[in-house]
Amino acid sequence: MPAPRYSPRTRARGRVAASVTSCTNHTIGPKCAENRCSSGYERGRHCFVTSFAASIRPRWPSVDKVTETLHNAEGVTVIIPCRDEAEALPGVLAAIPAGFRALVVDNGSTDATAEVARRCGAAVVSEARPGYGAAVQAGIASAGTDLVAFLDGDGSMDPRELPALVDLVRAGADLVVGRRRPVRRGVWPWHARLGNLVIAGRLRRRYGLPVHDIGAMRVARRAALLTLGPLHTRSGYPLQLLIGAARAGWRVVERDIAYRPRAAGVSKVSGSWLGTLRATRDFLAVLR
Ligand SMILES: Nc1nc2c(ncn2[C@@H]2O[C@H](COP(=O)(O)OP(=O)(O)OP(=O)(O)O)[C@@H](O)[C@H]2O)c(=O)[nH]1
Ligand SMILES: [Mg+2]
Repeated sequence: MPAPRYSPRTRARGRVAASVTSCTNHTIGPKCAENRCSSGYERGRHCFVTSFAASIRPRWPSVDKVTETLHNAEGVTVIIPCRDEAEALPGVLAAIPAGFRALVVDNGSTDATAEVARRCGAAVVSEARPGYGAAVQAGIASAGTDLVAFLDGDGSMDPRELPALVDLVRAGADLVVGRRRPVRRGVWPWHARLGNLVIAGRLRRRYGLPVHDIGAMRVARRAALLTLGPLHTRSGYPLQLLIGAARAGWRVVERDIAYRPRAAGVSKVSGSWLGTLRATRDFLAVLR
């Protein structure tokens, strides 16, 4: 059988993978109940990967950024913005797939969110600025992996669906967004669903994005997200991200995910009228 032919880019990737596999200078952090690494990945990749950085990702903005983000190129950081999710978090963190690193971003929790997250093996970042978008962007700034995923901390989404979304990014998508499919009636308040439908329709018509949900579970490359600059610090973040992605010409892909009722705790956004009004204000500000 003839030997397979690979492009220079594929060969470079293969050499990176080989180097990582043979690296023995690694540190694995404390493990949680599911026997997964919680505090880091192998060390010793940085120098090798650096030398290939520019050639592997020529569309990235600068070699410095590439160097900074590729030292844990194999793993995926799951960024979980949380405000008062101490009750729901253990279930979410227990379902994080092997090879994924949970990073809980806490801002303004008055319960034991940070403590519970640490106890379950997640890394924790505190963000002083309030808001969902501020938390997400603090997570992106702190992540040490090339790929980053996002997930709510209320148990409404299943982290075991993340690998399928990651595969789509690895296959060439720039941003993969989970389209929430409620597991039963009543999971998604009608006003939130309607608002989401209207906004998604606008994103399709005005920006040509193939989406039906602004999404809360998503996967992208960290370096690419950084090129979009600072985005909305509150509920406008997911919408502004999609608009930024469209303007930048990203390949955006949508994939169905199950949407369940929050496992425990109190809704901060669509489950409360105040949260809904604030979210509507933020969406309108972004769409203006
Ligand atoms: N760090 C941080 N996280 C937030 C903030 N507001 C909301 N979140 C998190 O964002 C996610 C979505 O908020 P939810 O309260 O679940 O809002 P929702 O999904 O519209 O409403 P329900 O699922 O019906 O309760 C959850 O993980 C929240 O903890 C915030 O100000 N800071
Ligand atoms: Mg929720």
